[in-house]
Amino acid sequence: MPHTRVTITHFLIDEQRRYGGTGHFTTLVNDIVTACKMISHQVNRGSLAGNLGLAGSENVQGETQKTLDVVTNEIFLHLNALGGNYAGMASEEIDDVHVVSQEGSGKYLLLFDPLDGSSNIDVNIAVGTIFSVLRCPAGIETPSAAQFLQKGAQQVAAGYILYGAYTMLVLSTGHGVKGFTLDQDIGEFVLTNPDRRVPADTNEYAINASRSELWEPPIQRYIKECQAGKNGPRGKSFNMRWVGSMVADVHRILCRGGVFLYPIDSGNRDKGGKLRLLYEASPMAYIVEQAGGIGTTCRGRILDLTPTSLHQRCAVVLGSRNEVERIESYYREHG
Ligand code: P6P
Repeated sequence: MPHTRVTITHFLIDEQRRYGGTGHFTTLVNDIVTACKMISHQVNRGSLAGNLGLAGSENVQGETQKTLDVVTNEIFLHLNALGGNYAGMASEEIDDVHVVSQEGSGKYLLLFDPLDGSSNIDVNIAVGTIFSVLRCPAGIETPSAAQFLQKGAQQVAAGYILYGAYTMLVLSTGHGVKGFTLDQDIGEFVLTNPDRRVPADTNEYAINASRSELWEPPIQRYIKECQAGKNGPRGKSFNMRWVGSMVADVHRILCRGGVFLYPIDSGNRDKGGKLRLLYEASPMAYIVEQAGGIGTTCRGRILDLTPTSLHQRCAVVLGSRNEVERIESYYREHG
C-alpha cells in the first residue's frame, strides 16, 4: 500500500475531528469493518471453507437459507455485539430483534442483510452485506421492534460491502459517499473513492425482465421506451444489466449511473413488494441520495416511508436522478 493511502480508521478519525463526536461512532463503524473482513474471508474461500450449499433451514422470509447466510449472520451479530455500541440488532436472517444485553447498553441500533444475493454464492457471482445504523431512542436499554421502525431519513450511517473481484466497502455517514477497497496484503480497507456521485443521466437499466407481464403500466411504458432505442421516444439506445444481487447492481449504478427497478407487481403485491425496507431499500436509498441520485417506491420517497414492521417490503426504484424522475412522472400521469 502506498504510504500516502488513507485507511478507513484514519478516515473515521478525521470525520470525528471534522464533525465532532465522542468516538463511539468510530468504534461502531470499525466493528462493522472487522465483521466484513471476516465475512470476506469466508466468502472468498468458496467451497474450501465448506460453507457453500444449503443450511437445511428457512429464514423469517420463508427463504431456504444458504450455509453462508447463517455463518455470516452469526459473524455480524457476534462482532458487533462485542463493541458495546449497539442496544440491539435486526437481521434479515432472524425473526425478531436481537437485544445486546450488557451494562450501559449502546446508543445505536444496527440493521443488516448479512449476505444479500446469497442465491448467487454457489455459482460464484458477487454477493454483499448491507447495513443501516439508527440511533436508539434515549432511555431504551432493551429495544423491541418498535424502536427499529424509524424512517430511512433517520439513519446516521448506511453502507454495503461488495464481495466481488475485489472487496469494496461503500459507506455514508451523511457527508457524501466514500469507497474503500480491502487491501488483502495488510488486511485494511483503504480509501480509494473519496466522493462517489451517481451520474444524473444514464442509458442503462436493471430489472428482472422475466416479470414484465406482471408490471404496472408506468413500468411497462418506461421499459418499452428504453427497448425502442434510437427510433423510439427516447431517441437513444439503452443497455440492460441484472445480476440478481442488489449490492452488485447498485454498486455498478454508483460507479457509472443507471436505474435499478424492483417495483410492486401483480406477483408480489400481496407481500408489499420483493425487497425489504429496513435493511435493503432504506440503506441503499440513503447511499444513492447521498451520491446525488434518487430512491423512490414510485409513489413516494423511500426514506420518508414510516415502517410498520421489521421485515416489511416495498417497491424500489433508485439511481440516476433524471431517469428516476421520469419514472415517477409516468406514475403521476397514469394517476
Ligand atoms: P430476483 C436477492 O435475493 C435479492 O434480494 C436482491 O439482492 C436482488 O436484487 C433480488 O433479490 C433478485 O430478485 O427476483 O431477480 O431473484
